[in-house]
Amino acid sequence: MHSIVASGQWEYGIEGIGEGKSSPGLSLIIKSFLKDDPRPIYVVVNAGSNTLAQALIDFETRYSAQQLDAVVRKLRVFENGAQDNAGAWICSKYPDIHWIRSNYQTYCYGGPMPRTAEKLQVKGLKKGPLTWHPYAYSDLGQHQWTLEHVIAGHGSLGAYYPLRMMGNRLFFLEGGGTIPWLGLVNQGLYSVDHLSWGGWSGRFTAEKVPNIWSRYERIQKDEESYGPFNLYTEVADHWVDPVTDSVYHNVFAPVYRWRQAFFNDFKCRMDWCVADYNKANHNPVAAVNGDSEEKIHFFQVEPGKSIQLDAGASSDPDGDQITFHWWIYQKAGTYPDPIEIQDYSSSTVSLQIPKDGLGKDLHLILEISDHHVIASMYDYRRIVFQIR
Ligand SMILES: [Ca+2]
Repeated sequence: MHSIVASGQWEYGIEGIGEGKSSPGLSLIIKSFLKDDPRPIYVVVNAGSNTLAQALIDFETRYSAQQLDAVVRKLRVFENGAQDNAGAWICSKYPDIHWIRSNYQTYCYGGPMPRTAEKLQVKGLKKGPLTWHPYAYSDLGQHQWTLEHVIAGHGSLGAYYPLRMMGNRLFFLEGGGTIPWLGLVNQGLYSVDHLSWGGWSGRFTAEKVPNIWSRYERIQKDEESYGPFNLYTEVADHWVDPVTDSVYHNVFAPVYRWRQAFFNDFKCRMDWCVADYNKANHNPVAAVNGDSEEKIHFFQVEPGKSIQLDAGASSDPDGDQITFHWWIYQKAGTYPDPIEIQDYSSSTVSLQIPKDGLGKDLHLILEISDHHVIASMYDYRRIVFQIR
C-alpha cells in the first residue's frame, strides 16, 4: 500500500501550489501521466484538487505542449463537493480537461445531510430510500446496519470501516469517494464518457456548462476571480421507489434509484472477505441475445420497427433464480415521450420503436437480480437504440 499511497500538497488550495512546492503525491500523479497506457486516467478528488494542479503545472514545465495536451485529454476527474478553489482554477487553465463536479449526488451514498436537502428544498424523505432494513430511518440505523454487515465479523478490512463522526455525533454512512468509482463496477450500464446516461455514479450533463460554483461561498469568491470555466455538472431524475411508491424528482434521484442494489452489493461483497464461496452470494451475469460480455450494446433501428431481445442466457454462478426487469431510462436517451413495455418482467422483451423517433436515441436497461437468502445482487446491460 505504501508504494501507491502518498501525501499531497501541504497547504490548502491554490495558495499551496507554485514553483518548488513539491509533494510525494504529485510524484505519483506524474508517474501515472508517464505510463505507456492508452486507457483513461481516473482521478477522484476528495477535499481538494491542488495536488493535481501542482502535478499539471510541473508536467507543463518539464514536457512538451503535445505531451501535456495528451495527458489532459486522458484525465477523467470526478470532484467531490468542490472543497477547495483549485478545481475551478484547473478547469479555467486547462479547458479541455474532462471534469465532473458533484456538489450533491456524491453525498447520496447514505445521505445527504438534512440541512443539504433543506437548502435544495427537497421535501419528504430527505435521507432517500431506506435500504438498511431492519434498522431505523436515521443515521444511527445506518451505522447499526454497517456494524452488522461490514464492521463486525467480516475480517480486518471490515473492521477498518470508519464511522462518520463529527464531534461526538454520528452522521450518515461514510462513503466519501465511493460514488465516483461505483459507476465503473457496471461496465454494461455506465460510461464515464457519456455522463448523461447515468449509472451508480449518478447522472450529469451531456455537455460542459459554464461556472458551476462550489457550494461553499468562501470558495466561490475565489472561483469568480479565475475567469470562466466549464465542467460537467449533476442533473435531476424522476424516480418512484418501487418499495414505498415515494416519488423523487430531484438531483439526488440519479443515485437514489440504485441505492438498494449497491447496499446489497456491499453487504454481499463483505462476506467474500471471510466466507467460503458456497456460503456467499455472487452477482448474476446478464446476457443479451446470448452475449454475456459486460458491455453496452448499440443497435441501429428504423422508426416504427418492432424489436425483440432475449436475456434467457443470463445466469447466476450460485444457481440462484433470476428476476428480469426491462425499463426505458428516458432521460438517458433523447426521445422525449414515455414508451410502455408490455413484457417488462419476462426474459424476452418486445419493443416498438416510435414512428416519430428518427434521429433520436432510446436507452433500454436490462436489470437482473438474483434470489438469495443473504440479499439480491444485480447485473445490468444498457441497450442503446439509435433510430436512423
Ligand atoms: Ca447469486
